[in-house]
Amino acid sequence: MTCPYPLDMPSLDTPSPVPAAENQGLPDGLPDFGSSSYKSAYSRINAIVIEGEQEAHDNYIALGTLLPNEAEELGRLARMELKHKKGFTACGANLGVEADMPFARDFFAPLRNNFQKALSEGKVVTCLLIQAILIEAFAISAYHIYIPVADPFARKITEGVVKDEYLHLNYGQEWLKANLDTIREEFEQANRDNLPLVRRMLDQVAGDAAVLQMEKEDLMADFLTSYQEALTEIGFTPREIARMAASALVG
Ligand code: PL3
Ligand code: FE2
Ligand code: FE2
Repeated sequence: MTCPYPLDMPSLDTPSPVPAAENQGLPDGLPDFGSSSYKSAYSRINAIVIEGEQEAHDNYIALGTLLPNEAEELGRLARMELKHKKGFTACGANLGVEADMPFARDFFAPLRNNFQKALSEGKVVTCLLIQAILIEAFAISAYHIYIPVADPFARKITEGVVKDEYLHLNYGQEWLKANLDTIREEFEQANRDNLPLVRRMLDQVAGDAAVLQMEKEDLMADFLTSYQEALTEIGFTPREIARMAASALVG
């Protein structure tokens, strides 16, 4: 990926702030993976990813109880999530970072609570929207933006993971597509309830992501791309999709 900013732009009268020595990054433009600011941000982001993968596992297993005919396939997806968790745990260990798991559990609490409530009410459509569409699209965007600025070890792991996440998004898409005639109302309400939570999660992670050289606008653009592609594939019209995306602004 090429740097989107002109590197030799003449400086205007205000000198640009000089970053602390440890933030200057490496000569190849990558962040300094050993700096304390990088490791501090990574302790939270790494924990979010580890917790996200664990909860994804638990959510697919839980979905199998609502869709017994699909339990085997959902079990396969769940196993992939545990493999992802292992991979990202190794990424943290490789950098000598201890993941801040309590932070990550709080980070996911609102979405987790909504998933658990829907599960207890037998609302398959809501559960699928939360896990297989919103969380997977969030993961895909984060991993896409992370890959070019990751350390070589984590880059390799993340490249493998992102391929699986497409399978998961696709699973949700196909089920929802096959049931489009009956899901509209629940889907739209669930989207209204949960898309604003994803937006807030993006806001919360933006500061730490920036330390990893991941820009918020890029994360948001990539998320909206995956999200809109998924809704198109399910069979929603452009107008329905625009209305649903607008929930991110309203909530
Ligand atoms: C679904 O399979 C997993 C869900 C994980 C959620 C990921 C959220 C990512 C937040 C921003 C992380 C940047 C990526 C860094 C990777 C170590
Ligand atoms: Fe995953
Ligand atoms: Fe996944």
